[in-house]
Amino acid sequence: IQSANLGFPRIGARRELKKAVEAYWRGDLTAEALEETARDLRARHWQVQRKAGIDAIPCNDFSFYDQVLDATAMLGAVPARFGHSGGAVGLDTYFAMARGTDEAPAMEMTKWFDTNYHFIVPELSDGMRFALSSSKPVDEFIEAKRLGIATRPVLIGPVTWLSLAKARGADLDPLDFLHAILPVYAQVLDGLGAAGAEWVQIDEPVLVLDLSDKQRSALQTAYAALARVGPKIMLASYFGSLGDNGALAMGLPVAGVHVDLVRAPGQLDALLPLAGDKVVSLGLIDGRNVWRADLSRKLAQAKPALAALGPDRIEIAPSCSLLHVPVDLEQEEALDEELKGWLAFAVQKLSETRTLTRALGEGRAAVAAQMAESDSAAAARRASTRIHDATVLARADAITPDDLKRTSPYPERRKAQAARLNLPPFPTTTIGSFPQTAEVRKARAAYRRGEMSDVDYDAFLKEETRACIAEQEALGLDMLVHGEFERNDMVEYFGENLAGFAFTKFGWVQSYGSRCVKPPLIYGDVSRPAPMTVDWSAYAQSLTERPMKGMLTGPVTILQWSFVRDDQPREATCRQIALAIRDEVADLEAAGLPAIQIDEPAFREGLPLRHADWTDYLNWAVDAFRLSSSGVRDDTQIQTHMCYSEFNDIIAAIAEMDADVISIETSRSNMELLEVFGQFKYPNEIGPGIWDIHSPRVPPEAEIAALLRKAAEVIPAEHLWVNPDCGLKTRGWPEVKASLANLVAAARGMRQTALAAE
Ligand code: THG
Ligand code: ZN
Repeated sequence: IQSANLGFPRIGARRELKKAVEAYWRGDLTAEALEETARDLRARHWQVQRKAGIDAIPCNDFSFYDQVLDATAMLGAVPARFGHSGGAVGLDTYFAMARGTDEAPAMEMTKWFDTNYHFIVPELSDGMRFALSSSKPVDEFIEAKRLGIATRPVLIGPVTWLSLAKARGADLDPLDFLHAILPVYAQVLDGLGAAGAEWVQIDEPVLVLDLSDKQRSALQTAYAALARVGPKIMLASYFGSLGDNGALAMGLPVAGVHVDLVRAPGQLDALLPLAGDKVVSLGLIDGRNVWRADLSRKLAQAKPALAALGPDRIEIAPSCSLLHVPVDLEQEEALDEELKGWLAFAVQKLSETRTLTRALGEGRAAVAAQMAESDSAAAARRASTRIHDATVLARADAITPDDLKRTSPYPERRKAQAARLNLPPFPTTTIGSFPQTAEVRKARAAYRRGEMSDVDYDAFLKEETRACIAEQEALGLDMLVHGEFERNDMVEYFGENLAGFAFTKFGWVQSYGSRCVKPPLIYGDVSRPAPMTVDWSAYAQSLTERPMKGMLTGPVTILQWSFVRDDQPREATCRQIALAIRDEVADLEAAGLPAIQIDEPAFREGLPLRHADWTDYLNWAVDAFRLSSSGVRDDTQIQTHMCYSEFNDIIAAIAEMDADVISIETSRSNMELLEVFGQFKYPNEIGPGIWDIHSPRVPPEAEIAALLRKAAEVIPAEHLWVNPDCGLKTRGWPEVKASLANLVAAARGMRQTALAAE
């Protein structure tokens, strides 16, 4: 029996790749030095995998930015604006596509299936020509071979690549480009075969989605062509069940199929009879979460496959690439020992994969010690008293439908809030954070290292907050925020203040390009031991006569951006977080905050991959938001904010959330995203983002005013707010001041026009 891995995190245990790439962008590192760092990391990662006893070790899972962009470069699918004149796509063209240049805006970026990883969206245009434009897959294979390591190269499959692509031009269908790209894929496979690759792994995660007939036939066409070429193909599905695509996948002329048995443990029974003479790769070790595997359970899960197919036709693997988990638990020296015993990061998951393979192939006795350790870790976690909090459970059990409802319907709340807030038409506000300057970051780092005292740090933050509020008053904003200088990541901050959460020191996971996040671990029942934000918000309100917004992260987003316990349904954990946020909301109200914003930027990304599962998710997610937000009086205004907003599918659920005001990301789409709110006749107030904060550009007043007028065509003017697209923490003060001044001027212009029309 072979053990396999589908992909290893490339950032490095100490984020070496991130640091090198950013240094290269700054001009502080040469291309040669960057390549050398990359080579070192690849070598180290291959060796770690070999040492762990993995038989099928991936290559070409490395990337300087994103593996989908790598496939785009391989195909030579460079949009015309980057001025690529054919030939190999060099490093600078590659980074230009990812990040944009002064002349050419970056390609779009979006979330990779239901993960917090973002990929660069392939862009297709009429008549686009494709040609093999990168030797990366073959180069990396040879690089490993020279180190004495035979690898299994990984490619993003043609149908997934096309399904994720966007075609510029009204009636272009990306799938129509299949015949144009297949020859390039064939060339790559040919090259890999010639270099000595026996197998390649081709990732087609679209296999776990609801597929159109066209996608299904594209899969048949693609693999009929590619299976003929050279190396044997391990076709990888992950993130869900093949479901109704099972017969299709198992019927393709490939040598192996990988299935995710963590997300979809039940799918194996139906697939085994369809396997024919294929190798089936059993994705048993969780590649999406950090819990140590219960290997005895996994062994029992694998046995039917061994019985049905025999040892030569099964492989043991993680469920998906390990890209989505941190690198190495060993580094976490400060982590509580008990908790550490329950965890496994990428390196540890390789050992688990190997142990499971041997237990299955050679019998439990061959790895008795490791199996016993896994058993006792699983038993210890189940029995731990730290996981369970009877008070939290009792409270969750006692939730009634009334807890999910505001006292009065929106029209009455609107009146009460108008009387209390006394805002002008087209009120202006921001999403919450203000620039996290180098100074702010430096102070936080010094404080964390113990080089700045509590008193000094507190004084520093108070001064930042005071200055930020003075700035907002001077700009003429109507509803103010405190600026969030005391916070790091919006999820990390709350996790650090909630019971049931734990933190790592080096638990970084790539989010996009060089950017990483350090998701909190939710290991036990969640509660809020003490107020988390009240002091800062109350202090901020004390500095101004204008209404101040309390700023919170919502339960769905905290859940979505954490590593969540796997011993109870996600919705139960989400409900506990909602109760904790509800307590915070109540305390903010009691402290006199007239408005409270509960951000849910990850609400949309939590949507299940299969349509059939949407209703269930939307029901509990909406309930969690309502539970967190409904405990307030009519005259306390609840706001929410969402990013990356493709709302068409979920507009009814958004209305069900019943926030008094929602701000959304719309400026990049020129208000198109807003139309769905207009058509739906969204009943409450809306702040369409009218300044794209993802770009350093200052939008002129006229441009903002034009967007506002456009918004007013779809949304009743009395429901409109005026605000940027998102938080301002990644921007600098000069552009923030200039842009907000234009924003306020545009809002005032709208008020004048409205008055004149009366
Ligand atoms: N927090 C979390 N997940 C997220 C976002 C977030 N996912 C979606 C989106 N926002 C991703 N965006 C970013 C933006 C910036 C960074 C990470 C994800 C970032 N990270 C720092 C870096 O890599 O240099 C590390 C953080 C730090 O040093 O404080 O800048 O907001 N959870
Ligand atoms: Zn946002």
